[in-house]
Amino acid sequence: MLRFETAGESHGECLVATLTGLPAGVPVSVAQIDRELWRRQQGYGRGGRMKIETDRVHLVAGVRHSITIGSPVAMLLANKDWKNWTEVLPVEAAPDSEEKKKQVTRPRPGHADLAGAIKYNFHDARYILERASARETTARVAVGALCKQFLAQFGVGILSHVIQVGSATLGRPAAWEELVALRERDEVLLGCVDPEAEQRMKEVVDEAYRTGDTVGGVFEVVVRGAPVGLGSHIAWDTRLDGRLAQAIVSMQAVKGVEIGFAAEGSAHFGSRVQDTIHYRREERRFTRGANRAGGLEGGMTNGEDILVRGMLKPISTLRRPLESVDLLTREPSPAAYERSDVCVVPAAGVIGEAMVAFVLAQALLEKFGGDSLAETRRNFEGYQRQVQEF
Ligand code: EPS
Repeated sequence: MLRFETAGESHGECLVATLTGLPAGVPVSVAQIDRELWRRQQGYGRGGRMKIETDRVHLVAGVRHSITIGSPVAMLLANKDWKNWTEVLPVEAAPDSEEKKKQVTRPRPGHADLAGAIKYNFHDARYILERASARETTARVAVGALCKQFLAQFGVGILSHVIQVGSATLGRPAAWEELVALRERDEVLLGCVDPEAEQRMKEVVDEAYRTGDTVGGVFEVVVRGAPVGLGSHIAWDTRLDGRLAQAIVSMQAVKGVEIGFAAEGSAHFGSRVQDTIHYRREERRFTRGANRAGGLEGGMTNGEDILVRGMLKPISTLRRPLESVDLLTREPSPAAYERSDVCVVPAAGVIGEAMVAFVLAQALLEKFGGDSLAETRRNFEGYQRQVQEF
């Protein structure tokens, strides 16, 4: 079973990620991992922290001579900001620690601060926010970049784009080629394929900047080339749509997920929603009249593009803070503020790609197994022949 874990606090020394279960022989490009890390750092609306960090992966195990060797892959991702926090967050107790200076006793509405402080029994939300922080997604993106490289061996590609920022929407479908072009851009504004819509999105972010507010939005992940039959209808926890939904909603600030055109479909009669089935004799393959199901039926991939959207609430750290209560005095007090992002929807798209890549790599390995890439490929190709002959 492919699995990953991450560790690390936002202002600790580094983030750590391990990915266990990738077969041996998968080619690994460190440059490609770093490119994904770079993409996650971009976007209009990012705060001061991204000016400090330059995320690069430090691969310490599981890869030799640029291929996986079957053992767990371990990656370190340094926090450059750590040098400013060594006195505040030392690993060992230090009598002259400056810990008190950075205490967070005024929990931010919407953040993990209050529930976490109560649950873990700290009257300082610092230890909660350090781990709840979306800094952790750096590690997820590194893991996802490895999964993407594995999936590419089977012709599976994963891209994303932003379809909404606040009230500004793209309002039209995006072609795969537009998403490819977006990924290649060296300057990222809001990750939208349409310059006019992106400009409207920028204006929403500017308004949030002006008013000391924050803004959320919606990203869409698109998967092309997934084989028919990943996931299964046979049990609640083998259904791939459920597993993708869990992966997306586990992301910081994501409050909702949509597969295909779920919201629109729920408002129409079935005759307008289901994707009709057709057959092309000369190509010996089934086709669909549309892809409103988003590539998943019965919890299985159906060979169409997989479409997964994540809905982000606005970031919970506001420059013009909301009402809160001080954990020590219990007096009303505005929520804590140091610095923060104003909009992170483009970054969330990149993280969404990583989460989808992990879930698909896991499902592909469940179906085809293999301790080496050659073995996985043999099994994959045998199944593809079976599908063609069906
Ligand atoms: C975050 C707060 C900010 C963000 C951070 C998530 O960090 P800081 O408190 O250091 O300014 O920049 O996101 C990242 C560091 C990142 O790499 O995405 C939070 O409270 O969740």
